[in-house]
Amino acid sequence: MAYNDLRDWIKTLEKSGELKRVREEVDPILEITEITDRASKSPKGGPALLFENVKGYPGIPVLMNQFGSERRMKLALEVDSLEEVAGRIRALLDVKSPEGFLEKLKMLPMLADIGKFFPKTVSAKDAPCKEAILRENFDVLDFPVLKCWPLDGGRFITLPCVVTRDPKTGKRNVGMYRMQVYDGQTTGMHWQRQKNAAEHLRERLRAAAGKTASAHVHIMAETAGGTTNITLTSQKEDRLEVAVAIGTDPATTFAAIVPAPPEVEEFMIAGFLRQKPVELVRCETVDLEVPAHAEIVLEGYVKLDELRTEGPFGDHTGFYTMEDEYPVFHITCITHRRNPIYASTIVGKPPMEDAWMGKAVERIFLPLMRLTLPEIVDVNLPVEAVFHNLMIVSIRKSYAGQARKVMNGIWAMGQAMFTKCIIVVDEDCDVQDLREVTLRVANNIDPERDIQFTLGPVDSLDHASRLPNYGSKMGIDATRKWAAEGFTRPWPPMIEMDVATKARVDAVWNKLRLT
Ligand SMILES: Cc1cc2nc3c(=O)[nH]c(=O)nc-3n(C[C@H](O)[C@H](O)[C@H](O)COP(=O)(O)O)c2cc1C
Ligand SMILES: [Mn+2]
Repeated sequence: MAYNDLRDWIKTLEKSGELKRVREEVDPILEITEITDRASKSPKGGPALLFENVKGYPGIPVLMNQFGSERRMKLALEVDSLEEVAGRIRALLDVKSPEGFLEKLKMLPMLADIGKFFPKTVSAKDAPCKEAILRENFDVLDFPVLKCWPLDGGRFITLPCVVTRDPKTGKRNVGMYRMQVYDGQTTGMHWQRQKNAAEHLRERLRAAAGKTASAHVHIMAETAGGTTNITLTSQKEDRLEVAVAIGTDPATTFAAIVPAPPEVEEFMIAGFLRQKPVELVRCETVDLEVPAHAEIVLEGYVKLDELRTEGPFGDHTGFYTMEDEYPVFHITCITHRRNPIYASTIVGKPPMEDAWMGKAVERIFLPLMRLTLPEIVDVNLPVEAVFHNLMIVSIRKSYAGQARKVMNGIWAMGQAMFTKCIIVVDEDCDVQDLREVTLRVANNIDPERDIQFTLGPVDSLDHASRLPNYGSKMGIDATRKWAAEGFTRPWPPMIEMDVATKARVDAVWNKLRLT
């Protein structure tokens, strides 16, 4: 049964022995990070942590590391294996046009399932997130927002589900973008320029500036979402409304991070994952809806003509991302549940909680990658390469140049555009076995011939690229080379013992007592 809310989820975590309560007083400034970091470094991820005695915040517990193990990721998505989610996606994609009445009839359960994806709007009285409504005298620092690392530019809300509406299509987007607290009513809004909410803001700017000064849109596009030298009177219509839900049921929180195509509303993804509609409620001061069971909701807007320095922030690369200019979120109203629970996460040197979320995304997205690149057998984004820096792909190679085609396909696919290095191996190489991958790559390449460079957008967190957000990527074709690719030398077989000898040795192995 789908989790109603964060509390329901916490109960399950506790029942499953996955949650530890911390009753010792801890400071939200750095201390919660140090404890969570140490707990997450255990090989299987360490427990979820509920800090019940947070210095300066009596009565507001902080939940950390809720997704921080494979077991919890599966519990969150209510599956025994992440492949199950992939299987459900495959089943959806596999639909053939039904022939005849019986086949149509067989499809009815699936259609009923699809009905569960759509969110449902409930009234405010059925929405726990409205138990307290603060239209004035609110302060976001009334919640235990963490300062994560020593050189961070301030305190950051790290697990927010940020809701915006596409000004053109009216579709909603939910993305997780960190928010640096500037003061009680103002935060940063760190949506990177390639993310959906940044495009919503650009759409608003195009609408506001487009008629007279298209140059402004250019300037805007150069920045993360605002612009420094256009003067737009910030009328209400010159804003992008934003709502932020903190502490939602796990499927909704997870949906905010998945790299879904822009056309797909994350509330539908959450509905698909939990197999029950997400309940939404209208906001008080903006024309948006938020999960009705959220612990805390911040409503407000981002001005079209405002940027502010954001960062530094100790990031999931293991390095700090340095200051940059990002839009500013002005809070117009805060609503919350009685006795709210504050949900957060930290990022830093891997492995951290986001490693487990990333691995779940890797499994779930494989069938979707195969839609465009059906030759892909498996993928591995090693945690240590912080996902976007390295993708290892195995392919069933059927024609010359196919490894390069796959690289280019990946660089063209949504957020996979950020992949700095792609390694392509043949289908008989297990990409999850990094020793095997290393052996193949080191043996199979003629570096000058098999390494390909290209230029394009890179992740905003990349500190090594020649320019912020723009740089090179590398693909390594470690597949066996074919004559059709100009390789006419014989390619040696890999060493393997014959089956009969193996069987004979199996039969006597234990007697030999060699291990
Ligand atoms: C803990 C965590 C923090 C994140 N912080 C940011 C962030 O500050 N800015 C950003 O652009 N993406 C961030 N991301 C990645 C986005 O959530 C992810 O790219 C998501 O797909 C964006 O949604 P969108 O495609 O609807 O824009 C974060 C992800 C996680 C798991
Ligand atoms: Mn999206």
